[in-house]
Amino acid sequence: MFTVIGERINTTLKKVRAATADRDADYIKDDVQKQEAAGATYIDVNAGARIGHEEEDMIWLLSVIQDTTQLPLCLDSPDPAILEMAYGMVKQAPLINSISLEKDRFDPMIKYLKGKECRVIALCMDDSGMPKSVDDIFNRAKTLVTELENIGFKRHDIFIDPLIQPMSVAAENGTIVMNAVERIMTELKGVHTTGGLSNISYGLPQRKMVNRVFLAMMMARGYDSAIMDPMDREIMAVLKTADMIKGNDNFCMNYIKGVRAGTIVG
Ligand code: THG
Repeated sequence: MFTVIGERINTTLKKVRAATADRDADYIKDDVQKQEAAGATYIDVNAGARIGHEEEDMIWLLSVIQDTTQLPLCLDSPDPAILEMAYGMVKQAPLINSISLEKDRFDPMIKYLKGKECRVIALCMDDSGMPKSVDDIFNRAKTLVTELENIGFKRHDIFIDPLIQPMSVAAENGTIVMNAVERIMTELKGVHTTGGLSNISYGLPQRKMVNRVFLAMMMARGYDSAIMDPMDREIMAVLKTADMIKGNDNFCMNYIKGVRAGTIVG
């Protein structure tokens, strides 16, 4: 099963930022319900954009969202203290987004994750910066998996984020990340791979087209989760179709259901 992490509750988005500043619960509830109806498995919650307000915004968002949905949440912050606070507020096991190999994030996070009931997104980032090659990504992934297994995590609960970088920055960014995903999924069997899908199209026109094609190409290499916008109908149709072609859809039933429901149109 592909894990769809709905990305829309993020205060970098203008409307979400305004709704959060105005404490407009109806806007947030409506958006969450739409993401759930569209097929989200987790709702990502990122309150980082209003500088100085992250803690209060996160508290407010978590209470509004948990009044609205039973879906589990993906707690999205670079700040270990915010993640710890948010963990204390959730009603069911969350996906923690994220831990990385950067020392000031790794040390507090690994200490705090030990024994917690949760899943975790692990970023292939360290103090030298973004990964520059397939080996960089793979070696960091392997270190993260080893460290997380040492504190009791099962591979099934680890989501590796190889860090998707824009095509507008370097022509090899697509192949590097696709090759890395294939290597992670074959050599670190059992883990998941995920990440911010739309990073690939940053700086390009017609971004949705780039995101959709990229998702299908990534899925061919084993990518089995994404932080993405489930309200883009076409990308959800690509997802279901690619899953069917990969053989993950018994008798193509989900595909056929999607066609009958009008969500998959050729
Ligand atoms: N990896 C991990 N977590 C992440 C990211 C990642 N969390 C945040 C981000 N990247 C993924 N979430 C979003 C949420 C919304 C948008 C993109 C990524 C989005 N962006 C549009 C844009 O960039 O143009 C619109 C912006 C706007 O409206 O202002 O919608 O990589 N682990």
